[in-house]
Amino acid sequence: MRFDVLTIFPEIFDVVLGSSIIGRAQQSGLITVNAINIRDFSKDKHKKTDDYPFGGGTGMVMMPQPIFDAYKSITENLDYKPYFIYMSPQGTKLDQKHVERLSKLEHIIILCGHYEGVDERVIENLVDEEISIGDYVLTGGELPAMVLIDAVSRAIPGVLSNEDSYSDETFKDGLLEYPQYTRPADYMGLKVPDVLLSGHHANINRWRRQQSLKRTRQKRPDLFEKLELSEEDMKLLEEE
Ligand code: 4GX
Repeated sequence: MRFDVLTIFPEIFDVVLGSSIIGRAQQSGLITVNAINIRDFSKDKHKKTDDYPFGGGTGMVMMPQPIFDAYKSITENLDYKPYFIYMSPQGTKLDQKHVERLSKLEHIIILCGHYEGVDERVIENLVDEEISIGDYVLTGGELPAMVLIDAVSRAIPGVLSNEDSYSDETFKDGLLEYPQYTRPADYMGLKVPDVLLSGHHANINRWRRQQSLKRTRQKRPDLFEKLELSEEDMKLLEEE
């Protein structure tokens, strides 16, 4: 998977995406993240990338020309059209299903907007999809782009090691993850549930399923409502 990010702050991608799992995935060649400075494509003598809005009003708007030219620099030698995403609070809210769909693509371009957003002609002519990471307003699209890249990358086979494995975790089957414990079994009198120390794998799996169901009902009633529960699940929920 190749990500090209169009941004006026390319350097902030280096540290975040160069570290840990995403850094390793880049080193192994499973993903490539390339941050492209929109400013490099400005034809203005001060390298400006934004201008006042037609019709008046507060704030600035990102100009179309540097963005169109940056896009052209990526696509001019390609025989396919990469998928173009604009990070915006006006987009569809990102969820894990959406992340999995995006993880099957080969090449994604992500545009990070600032100020009051980008000239509408960019959205109408280049953008395939607007995506939001949540209903709040940030100062720019860079953090949302990093959130998207992180979530999509870890859904690509091979990016997570067996230890970090992608299965059996929060949002698989629409359930929250069961509680996790590590050593010591007794921390200053705070004990790990006996069943986890029993070595009885059928009981452990049963307990974990029960915890996932109960905690989803408790913490995320919105997710719980959407579940299709089996007879067995219903029984687990009725216990104690
Ligand atoms: N999920 N931002 C986009 C510029 C902007 C302003 C108005 C369109 C209309 C965000 C989010 C987000 C900040 C990125 C404003 N674009 N992006 N930027 N929440 O808050 O994705």
